[in-house]
Amino acid sequence: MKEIIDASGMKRALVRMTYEIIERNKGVDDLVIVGIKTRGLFLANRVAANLKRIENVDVPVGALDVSDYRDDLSKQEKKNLIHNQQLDFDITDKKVVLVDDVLFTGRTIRAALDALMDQGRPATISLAVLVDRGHRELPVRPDFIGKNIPTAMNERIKVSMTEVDDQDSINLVTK
Ligand code: 3GP
Ligand code: 5GP
Ligand code: MG
Repeated sequence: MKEIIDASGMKRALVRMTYEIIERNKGVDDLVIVGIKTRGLFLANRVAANLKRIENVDVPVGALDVSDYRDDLSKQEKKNLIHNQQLDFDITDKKVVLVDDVLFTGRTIRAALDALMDQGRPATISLAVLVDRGHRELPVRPDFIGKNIPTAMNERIKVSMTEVDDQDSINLVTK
């Protein structure tokens, strides 16, 4: 196991991403943040805390759970699961920033886009990921990236966050 980023590196990456989000959206008007469970949601909350500190605004944070989006479910079962997702605010005409920990094939993001579109018509959706590990299978491109970490197929990125782990870190693990 090889450490790629430590706690202060993760903090700096998230602060930089927050400034990029503000800059790209020309401020924080109409901004909402949606995190993909589990660690994507913790990252979304950290970005929101940075926005509060930097811009002194409370940006709504919502959670999406697409972990049940599996290949062994029928199309109808998947549809039901995704369509049961609800955010407790309306995303219509909002600038949605979707947040996840690791971007790999892009299939999770495609499912998340489906879930979002089902709940309204946002003005824009952009994608922020802490780690882009490559190997895309769909045309998905992140707008905000913590760290590009090219990986081999037999490698995994281990993202640890103090909300559920003993520390903040990003490690490269070979299976
Ligand atoms: P997360 O819910 O915090 O994102 O998928 C369950 C957990 O396993 C995820 O935590 C993710 O970080 C971790 N994980 C590590 N490697 C993989 C992988 O290749 N695919 C998926 N889906 N999850 C992985
Ligand atoms: P994708 O759908 O793009 O293939 O994978 C993205 C999702 O799977 C993310 O939510 C992420 O949590 C998980 N994932 C895929 N590969 C990895 C990895 O190497 N490390 C971690 N931590 N999560 C991964
Ligand atoms: Mg994840």
